[in-house]
Amino acid sequence: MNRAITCIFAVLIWTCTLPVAASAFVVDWDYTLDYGFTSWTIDEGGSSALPILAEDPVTLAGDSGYRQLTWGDPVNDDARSSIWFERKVGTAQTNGPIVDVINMFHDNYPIWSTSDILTGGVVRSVLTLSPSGSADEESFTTTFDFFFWETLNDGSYQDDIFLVASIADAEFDFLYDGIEYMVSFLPSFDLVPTENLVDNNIPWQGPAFGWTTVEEQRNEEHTKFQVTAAPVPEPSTFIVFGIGLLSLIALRRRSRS
Ligand SMILES: [Ca+2]
Ligand SMILES: [Ca+2]
Repeated sequence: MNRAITCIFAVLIWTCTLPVAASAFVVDWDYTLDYGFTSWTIDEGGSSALPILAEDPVTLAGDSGYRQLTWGDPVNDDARSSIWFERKVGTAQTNGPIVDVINMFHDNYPIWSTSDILTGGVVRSVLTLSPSGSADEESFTTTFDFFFWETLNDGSYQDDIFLVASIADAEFDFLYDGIEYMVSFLPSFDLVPTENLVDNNIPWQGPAFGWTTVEEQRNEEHTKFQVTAAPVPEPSTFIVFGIGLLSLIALRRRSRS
């Protein structure tokens, strides 16, 4: 009996000295983040009005769009508004810090001249992740849309408003090599008070997540996201547990016999 127990401990100690396998989940990801307007609405300024300029065309999850829309006086900076997005690349770590990038800009100025005016639109966001340094070209793409409202500047709430079309789309799961990961964009968004939406006749059901941009200045906006995965037991843990269990079963049989 004592000899059998000694053997079990010897085996357990030996298995603990086995080299620990590398972490089972992907630690580093290369990401690409791209935004663009896939549709928009305008107030037409009349037959002689300056048209809205759509620039920097981009394909976003199969749909065509533009990274920049500009409207108003083409000469005077303080009589022209523009929203543009920059494509960003970088690395994100699983269970690491929140990735924080400035990729959205809104020059938000009153439009004095006769021109078409952007009143709203749909912004599509596309994030692609691929394991860093991997020959494996596999990547994961998520998309979610925002609504944009150019609010009137004579009401009580004048900041312009972006809202996430569906907050559920701001989090998504994907499987890679048998491990489930989650990407969350929730740190990017604030809760926009209902009264500010009511002030501008914006119909909305439930909590309104998004961000707002201030008039008469350039607004720089952040996208923040995080990649997480549940901890996975190391393979050596399974080996130790399995050998220990088998040894106990063997010992019990032997002591019965
Ligand atoms: Ca505005
Ligand atoms: Ca406004």
